[in-house]
Amino acid sequence: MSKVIITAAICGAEVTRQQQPALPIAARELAAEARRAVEAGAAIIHLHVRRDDGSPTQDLETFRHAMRAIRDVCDPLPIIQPSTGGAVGMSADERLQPVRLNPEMATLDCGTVNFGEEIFVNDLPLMRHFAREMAARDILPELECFDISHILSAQRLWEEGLLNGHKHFDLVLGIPGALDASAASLVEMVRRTGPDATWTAAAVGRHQTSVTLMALAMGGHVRVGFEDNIYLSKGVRADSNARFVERVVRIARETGREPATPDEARAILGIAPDRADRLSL
Ligand code: KMH
Ligand code: ZN
Repeated sequence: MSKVIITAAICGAEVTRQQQPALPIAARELAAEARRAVEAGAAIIHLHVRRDDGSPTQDLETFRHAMRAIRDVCDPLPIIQPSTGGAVGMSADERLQPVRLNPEMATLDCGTVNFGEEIFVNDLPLMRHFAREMAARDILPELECFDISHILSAQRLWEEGLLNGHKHFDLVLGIPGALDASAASLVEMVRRTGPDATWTAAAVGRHQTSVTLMALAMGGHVRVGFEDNIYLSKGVRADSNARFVERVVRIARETGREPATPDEARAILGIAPDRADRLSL
């Protein structure tokens, strides 16, 4: 069976310290959480950053500090994947800042969507702009899709020549107002990604574990972490993102799949082995 790439989304933009006391905020806290997640089997760290007061920011220097701190403590070095989604309401320029650090990967959100009570805006001009900025720096976009129509928009960018290299999707299920976390939704999303793509599945809250099971059985990759879910079971908060990674590893092994190391993940995703040497930290 194929290796499974585990992404740890260790912080996110929405979860608060009140909701999750173990939420990492400072660079050294993000680095410690990244290290625990990598030691548990994560190959990719999906990264958001916060101001000291916990509010979300896409500030370049805050990302630089966090990515440096992660690089300094993690061995092996995971793929550090900054968000360009940021938080609802941020401008495109604000969101795009971390690509200037030349990460190996970054997220590219593929469509506007209801996001709880709010609207997360990703129109086609914004998507094209982000895709061009990433292509110019040889950054692999993770195509974040919260709905089936987002996959079609990503394919459209492909046809327009704005995406090159490997096609990798993150299929996010269960956002209130967006696509539900059902098996039927995941199967249809995966069908739409096409045979030449790889995909990761993520799901919000209590759906995280059932979607992990489905993704593993379907040969996909898995994302877990505080960005999407803070509870290990009903009412029981995880004391670290690593607990979720450990659970994926346990289930994966039961299905005959081993976690991919960061270098194995790079090979699966078509990222050059020495690409991390070009991080601008
Ligand atoms: N915080 C969400 C509004 C991404 O990282 O690219 C968007 C998000 C997606 O988290
Ligand atoms: Zn994110």
